[in-house]
Amino acid sequence: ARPIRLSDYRPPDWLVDTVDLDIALHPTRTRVRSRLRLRPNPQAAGPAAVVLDGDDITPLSVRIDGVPMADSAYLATPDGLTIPQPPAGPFVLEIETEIDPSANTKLMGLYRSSGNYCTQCEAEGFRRITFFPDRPDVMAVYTTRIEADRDEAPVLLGNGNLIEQGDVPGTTRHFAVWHDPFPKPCYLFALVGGRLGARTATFTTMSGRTVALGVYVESGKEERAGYALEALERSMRWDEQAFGREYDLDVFNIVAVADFNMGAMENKGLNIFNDKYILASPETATDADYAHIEAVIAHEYFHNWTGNRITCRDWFQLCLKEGLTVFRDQEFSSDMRSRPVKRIADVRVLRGHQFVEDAGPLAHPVRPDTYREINNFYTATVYEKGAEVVRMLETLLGRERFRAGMDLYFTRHDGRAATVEEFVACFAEAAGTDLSQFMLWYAQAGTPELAVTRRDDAQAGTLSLEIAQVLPPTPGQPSKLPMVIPLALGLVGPDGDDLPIRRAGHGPVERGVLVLTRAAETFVLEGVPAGTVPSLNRGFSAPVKINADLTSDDLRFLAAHDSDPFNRWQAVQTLASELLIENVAVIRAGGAVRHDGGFVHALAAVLADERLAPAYVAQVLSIPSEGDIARDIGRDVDPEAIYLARQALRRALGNDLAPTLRILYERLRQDGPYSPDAASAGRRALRNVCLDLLAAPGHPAAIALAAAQYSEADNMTDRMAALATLALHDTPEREAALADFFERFRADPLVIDKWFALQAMIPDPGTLDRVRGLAAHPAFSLANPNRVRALIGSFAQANHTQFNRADGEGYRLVVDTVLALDGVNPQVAARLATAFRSWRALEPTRRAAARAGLERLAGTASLSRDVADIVERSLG
Ligand code: BAL
Ligand code: ZN
Repeated sequence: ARPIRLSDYRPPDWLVDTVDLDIALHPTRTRVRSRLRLRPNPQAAGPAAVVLDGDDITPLSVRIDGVPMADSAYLATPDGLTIPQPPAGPFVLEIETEIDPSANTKLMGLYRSSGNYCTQCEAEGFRRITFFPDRPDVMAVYTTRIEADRDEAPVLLGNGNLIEQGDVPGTTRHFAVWHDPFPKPCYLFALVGGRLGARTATFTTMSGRTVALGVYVESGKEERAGYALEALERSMRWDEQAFGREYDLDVFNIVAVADFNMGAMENKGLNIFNDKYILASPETATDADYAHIEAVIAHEYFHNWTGNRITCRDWFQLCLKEGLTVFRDQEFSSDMRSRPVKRIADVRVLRGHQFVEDAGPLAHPVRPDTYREINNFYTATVYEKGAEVVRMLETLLGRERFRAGMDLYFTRHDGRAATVEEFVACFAEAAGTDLSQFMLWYAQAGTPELAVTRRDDAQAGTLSLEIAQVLPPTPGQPSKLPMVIPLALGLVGPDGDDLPIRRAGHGPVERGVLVLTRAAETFVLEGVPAGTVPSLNRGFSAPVKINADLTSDDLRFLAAHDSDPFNRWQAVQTLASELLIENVAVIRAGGAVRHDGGFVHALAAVLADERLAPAYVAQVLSIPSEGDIARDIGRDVDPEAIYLARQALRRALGNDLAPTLRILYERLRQDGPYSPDAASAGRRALRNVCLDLLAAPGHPAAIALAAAQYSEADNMTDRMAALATLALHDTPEREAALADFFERFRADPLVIDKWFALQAMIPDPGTLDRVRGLAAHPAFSLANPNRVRALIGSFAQANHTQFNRADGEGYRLVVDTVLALDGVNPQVAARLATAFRSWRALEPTRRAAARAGLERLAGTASLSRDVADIVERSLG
């Protein structure tokens, strides 16, 4: 397929004012009648053909202003339908198609999940339902009549408000008519029909309007929808308070489905969710599941303003809605929970996914300028780095001016399809500042690297920071320009307290943020006594890597005293990372790992600090992952040596800290019934980290402790944590607990996904056969994306030693799965193929084996466009 380029954008030739759909649901023969009011776009160049997109559909009839068209008057192709000579002015186009939702395994367009009908149209699924100009800048008002057999689909839901419903006389069928008064692009269209139960509530908006809320789930699971409904109410209130955004329809419905490519979808007034992000009960969902549900509910709800009321002009602008909405959901979760812990968790995700993406062949700018398959750009770069870019705007401008920019954006672009330039212009205007250099964050791929050199002048009482920024080359971008980087700075004085930050010749530094704009610059700070340690990039104010000339003593000092909780955590991580990288080299050279008493001491001090929240301490105790270490090493990566170095450190911590860990484990025992609130979750998180470290050395008493916790737990968080600890130890307790877990939860696919994932992540050579066996288990299915992600996705993305087996068998398993899946669901297959994105950073033997795997994919005839795109870019 030819690449699509941002520079080729031109406005649509035809606009659609209204869309009237009449959809008669049937398992294999669903009839779709669409009636479009079209008119020439005054902004377009002149008279033009009507070109509608279509995918895997054929027109049964086409009418213009009520008159049937001869077959020869239009052209139906595999990509759509063209009317070469349409009327000169506005006209009504009616098209009838028939589709087979039961045969739709791609889960794009209209399909069936557990017998229910549902849709997924973003990015380009609507064209699998009917012919349409499937591009986000064509916004129309939709009225949808849905008809179905009453028994098969008693519940019929659409976008907007319900305006009519009733029986179809003389038949077993009924119908519902939904009208959405807000113009929207077709990717936000949705319908649902099925046998569903609901949890409902009403919400009164800030201006006093009443909104009916419903969370629909498989009948019998209504109990598990309560938390999602509460999270929705919290989200609606928060958006009013934090951004002044009020909900606009009379109804807001959410439907959970079991087969879903994404996490969830923000269709106007009718969000459709992967049931993983709705269903929760203490017995079946972990604290992390609850937190994800709250965040995803918020994310989709927040799209109502950032995405729906204001949408994207074209798919290159995806970050306009996604980065901004991730930023908004991060802020929401920070307000609902602990802000520092949320920040640390978000940065872990950013580094674990986005930094890795940025460092490999799939790197792309936050706003890409070319794509072959848009579904492959729902990436960590667009989402997570996109959110960081919005966060940097707030850091640069300050909260008030940032909010003024948001207000201007909402006012100016409401009801429109906007661009990144238009978004940034609102902030430039509201703040009266020039943001042209800032636009580079959208255009240049890669993670900036800062080298920070410090010079103290004790006599003058100054500290100079020489800061050089480098942005490494990425595909298609060999050289880069310097970026604007907001670097939040702290100066931790010799007594551990923060010092004021003053630049010599400039005065106080506003909000403590140094603004870097050049390839190299020096900041001279005055009033700095000897022994002061700089705390750089506080709160992770910019998504950059920092190489600073801080000593281990400096880092231990920050770990003990930094008033910025993020950087206190970061100091411990940096100490751990430096030790681990050193030990990886030692192991590869055949030497003995270095034990670092100073590091253990730093952790012990954090453990002993009773002012710190348990959730925070749990983050400090969680040392860098194997993926983190591989990323920090960056080249000639040996996953086995990384695993061994990390295990050695975990064992050392488990041994050296055992008495403290044991005391904490007992002290944090749950009193009272389970509650998913953040404070209770934090206590469980710390207690379970203690358990895991206690068990790391493999002492039978600690294994027995984990086995007891597994059996006695009254909630999934503790049961799952114990099982995860047991999974790391090849003992009879592990196999007994795994067998028990399956028997307990065999009727619950979402819980069985945890069982699949955990086994796929066991870092033993036997895991390959285990995963092969599980892929043939009756509970596994290639047709369900959650199953594939749980078993094969976890193996490929989270089992570094076994996916990267030196014999290449891990790669073979994943390539085989990608090939088997590609004919079923190309989008999920392509996502799985991205597991190879770091192949070039591997040591030579594994690199060759991974390349051979990619080449086997590349050499396969009739790959989907989705997989072919990932493979070509990975090898490119
Ligand atoms: N728009 C796709 C799913 C999401 O990001 O909300
Ligand atoms: Zn989103």
